[in-house]
Amino acid sequence: MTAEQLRFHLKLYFIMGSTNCNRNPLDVLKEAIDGGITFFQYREKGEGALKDEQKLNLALQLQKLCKKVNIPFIVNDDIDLAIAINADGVHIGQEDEPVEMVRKKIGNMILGVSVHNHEEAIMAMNAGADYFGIGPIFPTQTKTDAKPVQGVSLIKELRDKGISIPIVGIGGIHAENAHTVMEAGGDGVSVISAISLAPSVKEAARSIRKSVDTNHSPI
Ligand code: TZP
Ligand code: MG
Repeated sequence: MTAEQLRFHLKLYFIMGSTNCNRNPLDVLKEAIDGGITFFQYREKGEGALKDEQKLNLALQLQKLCKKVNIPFIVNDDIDLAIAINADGVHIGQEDEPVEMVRKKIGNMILGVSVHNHEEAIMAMNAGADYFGIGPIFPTQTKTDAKPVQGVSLIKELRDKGISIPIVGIGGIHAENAHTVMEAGGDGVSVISAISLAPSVKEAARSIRKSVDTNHSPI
């Protein structure tokens, strides 16, 4: 996938694991797909997270749903799982294995990296990141160990410095505030709870998608 194709796919990046849902994750993902998500990350984390075979089984079932509709399937943190099931990519943070090592392990798979400042961004880019996740943009209840809220300042800074790598904002994003990420130069938004816990998953996804489609990145 080229950077431009990736940029398009990152518009509405839904992230979810079993702990982010209060009903069957497969139903949640199906409805999110119907609502117009463009990218998916399996992030099995937190209290009560599935392990081993159960984690693998859910990953395979979610991956199957994504495959049917050509939505890239990304695995959070678990590089071995991503390789074992031939996922489309992995997403790692600064606490995970170094970007360069992960790049070596996964070959051409998509590699997303969470970055929180200019220095981390440059290092990740040089080590082979394909896109950045930047946040938390707004306060979030979903990640208990999230870094301080930073708004869209880093997205703006990187764009002002001429860095054109695909970027998604993450943290507390919903239909009413998604436009701020796009206006700052983001290519899309990553969303967990505003979709996974919405009374109507499909409608929530649809309204966020509408917002990102009508608020294009200036680059
Ligand atoms: N990284 C920074 S904030 C966050 C992650 C994984 C959680 C985002 O979840 P939500 O529910 O969309 O605020
Ligand atoms: Mg991580």
